[in-house]
Amino acid sequence: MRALALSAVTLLALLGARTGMAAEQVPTGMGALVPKPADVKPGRGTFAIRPGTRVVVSGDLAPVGRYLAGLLRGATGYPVPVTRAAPRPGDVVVGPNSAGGSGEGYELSIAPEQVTLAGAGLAGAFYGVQTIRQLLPARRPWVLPAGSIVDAPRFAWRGAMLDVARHFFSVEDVERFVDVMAAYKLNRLHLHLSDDQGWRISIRSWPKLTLHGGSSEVGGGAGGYYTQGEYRRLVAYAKSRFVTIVPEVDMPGHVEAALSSYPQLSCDGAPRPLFTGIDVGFSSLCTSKAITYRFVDQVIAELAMLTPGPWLHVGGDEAMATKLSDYVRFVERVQRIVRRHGKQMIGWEEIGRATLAPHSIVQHWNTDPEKSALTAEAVKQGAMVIMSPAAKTYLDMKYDPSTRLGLHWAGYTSVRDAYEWDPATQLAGVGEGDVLGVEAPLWSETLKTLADVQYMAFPRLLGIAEIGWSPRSGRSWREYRLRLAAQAPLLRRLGVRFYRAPGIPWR
Ligand code: TNX
Repeated sequence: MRALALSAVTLLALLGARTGMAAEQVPTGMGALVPKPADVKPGRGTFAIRPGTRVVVSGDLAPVGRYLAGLLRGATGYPVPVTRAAPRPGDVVVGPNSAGGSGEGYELSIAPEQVTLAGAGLAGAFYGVQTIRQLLPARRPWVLPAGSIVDAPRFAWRGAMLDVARHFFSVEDVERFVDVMAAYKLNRLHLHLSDDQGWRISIRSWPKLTLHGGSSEVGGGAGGYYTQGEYRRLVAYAKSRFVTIVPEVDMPGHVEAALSSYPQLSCDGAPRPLFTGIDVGFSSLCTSKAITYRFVDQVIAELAMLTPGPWLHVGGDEAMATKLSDYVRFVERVQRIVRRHGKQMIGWEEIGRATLAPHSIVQHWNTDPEKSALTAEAVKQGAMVIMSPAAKTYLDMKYDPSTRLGLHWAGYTSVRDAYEWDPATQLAGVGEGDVLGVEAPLWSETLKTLADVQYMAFPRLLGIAEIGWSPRSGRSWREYRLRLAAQAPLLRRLGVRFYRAPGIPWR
């Protein structure tokens, strides 16, 4: 009898848990936004987009107004003209805000008669439009929920990295990736443009880098590279989505493709084949040869010309084939070269071994405490940090042992793992004021297609986007997972084949 009573209790508890699950409400409207805005006040009623709705622009925000009108037209089929006329009921008004603040902030107010979006700058207005885009239903009625939002990012650097060296991805593939980044208010795309397996950006003064060094990839496929014209187009496309491209050419290690193209850059000068495996740490530029610095100077000069943004990434990771003293002198010299070409140097945390200039930036990645201590070293020298802890942000780590793609040297990284951490408390000696922001790298040893990239990046990259944008307080997995579930329709509209992580009540 007692056993029976117990099992009845257990049964009831189980049922309770089941109904709890079934009753789990996936939020809608302003409660479903990713990243979560800094401040949301839901209102009463809705604003209906109607056949006569116009986008009314003022100040210099017309480009964002036209972009918004295009989105609304695409969704509703209404004409949605853009005008500078006086607003009337039914219009969406886009203008500059008075509050200012970081140029990425915005205020959005949705009332039954009018929508008002005030951007701190073009970028702020653009992010306000992304919020409207998330609020827009997938089908009619075309209504937006009433309420007001005051929003601005926590961190300036909200990034992703694509490794186009291990496998090559076309301009079109990268543009599709940028589209999704922009929808979640990410603003930096770091492109890993060279590695042992391939050199992917054409350098006019060293043409064999791509003609030979770009002709293969992991596994021996055809590889590929961007001409400077294609690269400029990509940079401009990203800029139109408020994403700054940060180019990386990795040195002094990870250079086998360059050495195979120009053997004189190695110390032994011996010819070598293209490398198609996935080992790391075996190649090095010859740091004692004059030609090496001519090479670095000319590559950096061309990259700087192609790059409107202030940053050039020079890698510096896993230089196991370079003597420590040579490495340090090399990084210090490269730092001066980058500066001479008017840019700020970024490097993986190993550059903390060198003497850094105050404007240089380090990117934390290693799970090994001894290595990650180099980030604290760099901070002591005054450098700012981009946080990419491998166990949290490496999008190429498998979700769990059953994931068909990816690696797992830093462990398995569930959607929850990627979300439940904070950049300001992750590393001893690195506090909020030292952190420029977050970035999620996607290394492509095992990834061949855009579908592979999407499967590994999404949905984890949305969690990274929220960590970079939203205030620390008020972030919790319990609540986030429901907002994440609500993103499925938008991700589908964006053409993203995301990983349907278990335990999330996907819409
Ligand atoms: C480490 S992270 C690397 C890359 C690999 C990656 C694979 C870093 C700076 N170096 O060369 O592709 O692991 O996860």
